[in-house]
Amino acid sequence: MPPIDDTSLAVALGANRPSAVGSPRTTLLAVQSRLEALLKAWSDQELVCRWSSLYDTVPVGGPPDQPAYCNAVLLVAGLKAPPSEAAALQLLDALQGLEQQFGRDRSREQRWGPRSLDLDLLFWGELRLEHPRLLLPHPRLHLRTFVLAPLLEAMHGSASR
Ligand code: PH2
Ligand code: MG
Ligand code: MG
Repeated sequence: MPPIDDTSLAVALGANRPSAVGSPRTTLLAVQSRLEALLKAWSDQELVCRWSSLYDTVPVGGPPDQPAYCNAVLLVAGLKAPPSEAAALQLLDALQGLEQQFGRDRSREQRWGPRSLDLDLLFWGELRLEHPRLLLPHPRLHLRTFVLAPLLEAMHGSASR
């Protein structure tokens, strides 16, 4: 694993309602290879991907009584292209496309309500973005144990694949 440095990028995965492939856990397992392929196509290079394990987590915020989440983090290192706004927005489009393929319908959901797949870009090196579509680093990263715990695990490399 290359060092965590200003080329590193992280994506948080979350789900708390079933998708066409099954439960949130089954969905995240199915998404793993798709997300790796997406990142490879987006970056046009071979990548080193390091995955956390899957975490069952209590919902934070959103409507009361929503189902438990399954969460994970993917850490990608060794990207050759320098971080840029244009490339980050392209990646956001690709991530949202993958969310849709797993049944996500943003027009029909409440803020932080149940979703079949949520893919959030957490950071890309030291890139800071205040774009209407994308804030980087993710502004609530430091407040969310369901992101921090898997991120730390991915960084430590105790669950690589
Ligand atoms: N995502 C949210 C809001 N609350 N809670 C947990 N446990 N896991 C999530 O992924 C999550 C959440 C908004 O995206
Ligand atoms: Mg989210
Ligand atoms: Mg999201």
